[in-house]
Parts: sequence; structure tokens; C-alpha cells
Amino acid sequence: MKKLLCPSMMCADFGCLREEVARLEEGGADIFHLDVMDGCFVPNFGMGLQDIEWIARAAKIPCDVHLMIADPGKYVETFAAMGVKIIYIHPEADLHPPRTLQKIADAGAVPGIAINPGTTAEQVEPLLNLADYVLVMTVNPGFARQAYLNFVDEKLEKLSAWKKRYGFQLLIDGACSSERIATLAPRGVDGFVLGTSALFGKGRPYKDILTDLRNL
Ligand code: S6P
Ligand code: MG
Repeated sequence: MKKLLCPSMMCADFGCLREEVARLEEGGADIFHLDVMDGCFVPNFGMGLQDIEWIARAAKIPCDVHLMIADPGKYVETFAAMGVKIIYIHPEADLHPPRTLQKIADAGAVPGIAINPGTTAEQVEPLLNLADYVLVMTVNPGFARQAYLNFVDEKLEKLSAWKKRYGFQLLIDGACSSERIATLAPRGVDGFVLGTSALFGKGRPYKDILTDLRNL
């Protein structure tokens, strides 16, 4: 299956966002990954509603939002109305994740769960039937440029084995380098959030980088 290459737009150059969006699309990106942080669930802020709305409108490819916020259920309709395709919630931040996942589907978006390094596959197993995308954090959420947490590999292996049973696509987010993609794609990871490790700030055209990653 074609791997999903998902540029993390908080790592893009906001001084020329229109060009960034166009260059990434022309380069073959599959999904724009849009991080939302509230300074509460994670110790950082970004991206704002205006940023999400602008990118979702400008984009020709689908967008996801990765809600690293407390009580994400409150904001599902707001993001769905912006036209994003996938909404990821962290079950750790929600008292009633099944209800929120249903709310996402009811709002016309595709439900996803993002899980912290300290959350096990077993803890989220009851939710897997309700989510079409599972985003495994391979760093603690909140910041770019962190180191990959190797202990997460065991969970990836387990979730990869469960993909067929529960019907979801498996992605990783955090410190995702080309070497990591080469290792994990054959092990059943379907998609990769691309930040500073593989894509941004490399001094090479996005098209060349994305083509190389696609052909790994
Ligand atoms: C932050 C966020 C991520 C980052 C991405 C950065 O936790 O959820 O999406 O933007 O992981 O990638 P990198 O390669 O700089 O770690
Ligand atoms: Mg993210």
C-alpha cells in the first residue's frame, strides 16, 4: 500500500505559507498534519484556529488536526466545520473518548486517536473499532526536534498486528527520519508525520525529499 506522507505544518515557514502549501502538494504530500496545542494538555501553544482554517481552505489535499488539548470533544464541530478530513483526539485528554469519536463521525469527519508514549495498546484497544486512524506518538507530544523514544516500537508491533482485526491505519508522529521510515514501513506502519527530522529545513526541494521517502 502507498505510504502516507504527512507534513507537520507547524514546522513550515509561516512567512510564505502559501508557497509552502503549494510546494508540498506539488511534491506529492498526502495529508497536511495540523497540530493544535492548548498549553494545558501539553506545555506549548499553536496552531491557532485561523491557521487551521486558512490551511484547510488553501489545501487541495486532505488535512488532519491533531488535538493536543484538554477536553477535545468540546471543539469537534469547530474543526469539522473547517473542512478537515481527520480529527485525532488523545483519549488521555478526554473523559469519554467513545462519545467524542462518535461525535467526530457525526460531524462528517474521520475519527482518529493519537496516543502518548506512556499509553499502552491494551489501554486503547476498546477504542480501536471506533477509529479509522491511530497515530502513535514516538516523542512526548508538544514539540518538534525531540529524540525518538525506542520503547514505543513494541507498541507499534502490537498495533500493527491488530490493524486487520479492528480496521485502522497506523501512523507515527515524532522524530520520524528517513531511516525510521525505512525500518517501520515494512513492519506495517502506514503513515508518517514529517517534521524537522525528515522534511523541513533540509535545504533540498520538498519534491526531491518526498520522492526519496516514497521510494524507500
Ligand atoms: C508535536 C507534534 C508533532 C511535531 C512533529 C515534528 O508533538 O505533534 O506533529 O510537529 O513530530 O517532527 P520532528 O521531526 O521535528 O520531531
Ligand atoms: Mg502532531
